[in-house]
Parts: sequence; structure tokens; C-alpha cells
Amino acid sequence: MIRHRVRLVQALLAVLAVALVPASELGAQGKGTIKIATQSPLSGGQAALGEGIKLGAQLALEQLRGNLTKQGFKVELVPFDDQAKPDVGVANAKNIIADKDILVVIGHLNSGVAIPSSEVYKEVDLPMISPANTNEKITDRGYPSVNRVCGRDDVQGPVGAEFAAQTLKVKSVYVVHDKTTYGQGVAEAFKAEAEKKGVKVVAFEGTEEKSNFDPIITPIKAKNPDLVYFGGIYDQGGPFFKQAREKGVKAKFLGPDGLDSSDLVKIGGKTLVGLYYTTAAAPSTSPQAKKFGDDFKKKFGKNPEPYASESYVATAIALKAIESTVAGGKAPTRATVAAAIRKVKYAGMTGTIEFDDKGDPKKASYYVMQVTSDNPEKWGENKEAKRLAIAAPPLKK
Ligand code: ABU
Repeated sequence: MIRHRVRLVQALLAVLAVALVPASELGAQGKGTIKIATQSPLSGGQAALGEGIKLGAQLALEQLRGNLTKQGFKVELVPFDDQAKPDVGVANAKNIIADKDILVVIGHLNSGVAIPSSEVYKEVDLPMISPANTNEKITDRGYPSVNRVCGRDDVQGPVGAEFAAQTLKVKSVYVVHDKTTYGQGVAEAFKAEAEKKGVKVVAFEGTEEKSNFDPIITPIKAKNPDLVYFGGIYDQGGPFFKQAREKGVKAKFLGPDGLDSSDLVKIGGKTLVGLYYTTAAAPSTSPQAKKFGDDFKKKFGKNPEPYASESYVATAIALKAIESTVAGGKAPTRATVAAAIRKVKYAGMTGTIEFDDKGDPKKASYYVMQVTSDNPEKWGENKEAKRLAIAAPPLKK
């Protein structure tokens, strides 16, 4: 009799223990884990933008995973540091595809890293949503699992060229690029349109130099162009433009979204006030973007860098797609999620995102901005000189 009562009490305690476990943890035991990976540079000279991508995704996950956790899934972020290096991105990609719980990758920052890494994701239909990669090859390969929420360099380059010719009214330009897939690609797109608009391209040259730009600055001074365009990222563009100004180059300065980081003025200070840049990262002016900025600062103690909001949006789209494919309480396959991403219509702080059949947003926004302060805290207050919404070009046959 006593033994019977003990068993009864034990059974009751077991039932009570299960009842007291929060639903989300129960799910972790019962229904498993869904993971979203990020890949971006978390170390090295481009870590400011790369960290923003990771934190934008983290904030989205924490704010928006509720529907999945209520259904019993544990939903986790797994950040990877690609160091802005293609070989590191590919090595990480191999580890990512080996973890079957990872259903989506949010990344990368660098197109030259995203392109080879997404060849690995594609082997297993693992979807990638890029917040920041603008090179046209990202989506022009036509992979069903590869998407981006931002614009493209074959539009961004011409937007810069048109601004240079029609608004700045420059007659000559000296073009420098960083020899990467991204930097050279956007510089070529800029050059082609500048020439069409009658601007004389006095030089077009690539450099991997990171610290002493004298060998480029000397010929720039000799040619005395109206404009200097740099196709590349802020960790190289910042020192280049700073030295050019300090050594007496009088030209206007312009570059693409690789310059869009508060670290640019940390590097260049006052010498870079007045510089123009084009970008596909939405400025934080809408009420939704302001709320994101406030939430981000409260949680992480700093302002979001450009493309952090696009990373939030990319993660929100990933979660929506996963939610739509969870059937019978089972986590979906990667291929199912990839197909669902293409069907998502998401209206958020960067506008309405709907993908075309190659993974570009049907319409993307492009901005021409001007640096107004040498205070990195005020990067988000840079002046918007122009804003355009442009449809993604169709696949070139
Ligand atoms: N679009 C900004 C980051 C550079 C890249 O796409 O490679």
C-alpha cells in the first residue's frame, strides 16, 4: 500500500514537473531547434558593418521568433565570422551546411565572399538572404536559394554617375578601385555610365594598397580631375581619401555603399566632411526605422550601422518563410524554406520587399548621401541628396 502511494506521488510529481516547464523549453525537448546563421566580418577592418549585420539579425530573432517558440521550437542565431575573406567564408559555409538545424543564412557583407560561399549553400538548397551584397552576380546566377533585400551595383554605379554628371556637373573623373569583385564591379558600372553622360574618365586603376596611397595621389594631382571616385570599402577608402585631401587634391569625392559606415569618419575625420556616397542601405528616417534604432541602441549600447536594418528585415523574412512551412509541428526542409522565401511579401522599415524570379527585390531604393559631420555618432544624420526607387534589371541572357 505504502509502495503504491509512493509510486502515485512520483507519477504526480513527474506530471507537475512537465506542466511547470515553459512552452518554449518543452518544445526544445520535443520539437527540436531551428537555427539561423549569419556570416559577416566580425573581426578586421570591416567589422563595424559586419557586426551590425549580426546584431540586426539577433534583434529580429529575439523580437520575432515568438510564433515558432509558441509552437514548441527553440530558435537560435549562430553567428560566423567570415573575416571578409572568401576562403574563410567557404570554410564556414561547409560547417554551416553540416548543421542540419540551420535553415537560413543571413549574409554576407562582401560580394566576393558571398558568391563562392553561396555555391556551397546551393549544394544542399540552403537559402541565403543577403542584407548587403550588391554585385549583380549574387542573383544573376539564377539560384532558387539565393536572395538579397538590397539593390544592385549595375544600378548603383549608374546612379552615382548620373549624380556626378547632372547634379555635381563634373567634367572629369579619376576612378580608383580595390580590385575586388564588388569594388571593381561597381567602379566599372560607374565608369560606363559616366562616359555615356559625357564625363571624361582620365584614369581607371585598381590597388590593394591599404596605407600609403602616394603612388596614386601623385598622378591624381597631376591630372587635376573634378571628381575622384573610389570603388571599395571604407577601411581602404577612408585612408585613401584622407591622404588625397591632406596632400592637396581639390576634387569632389564620391564612392559607393562600401563607404557607408560611421567608421569612415573615424578614419578620415574632417577631411571627409562633404564626401558623397551612393548607398542601397535605407537611411534611418522612417518611424519604423527610428524605433529599430532605439531598440538597437537600448539593447547593444550603440547606433546601428548601415545594413543592420536590412539584416533585421532579411531575418524577419526568413522567420516568416519558416513559419509558413512548419507543418504538423515538424521543422521544414531547407528546400521548402527556400521556396517559401520567394513567396514572402514583407512591408517593413526598408519598404516592401517581394522577390523576383532571380532573388532580387522587385524594386529597390538607392540613395545619394553626403557626409555632414566628422562625428561618427552623427553618421545617421548625413544629408540625403537624392532617393530613387528602381526596378531590378531582368536577367541578361
Ligand atoms: N554592398 C556593400 C558591401 C560590399 C559588397 O557588396 O561586396
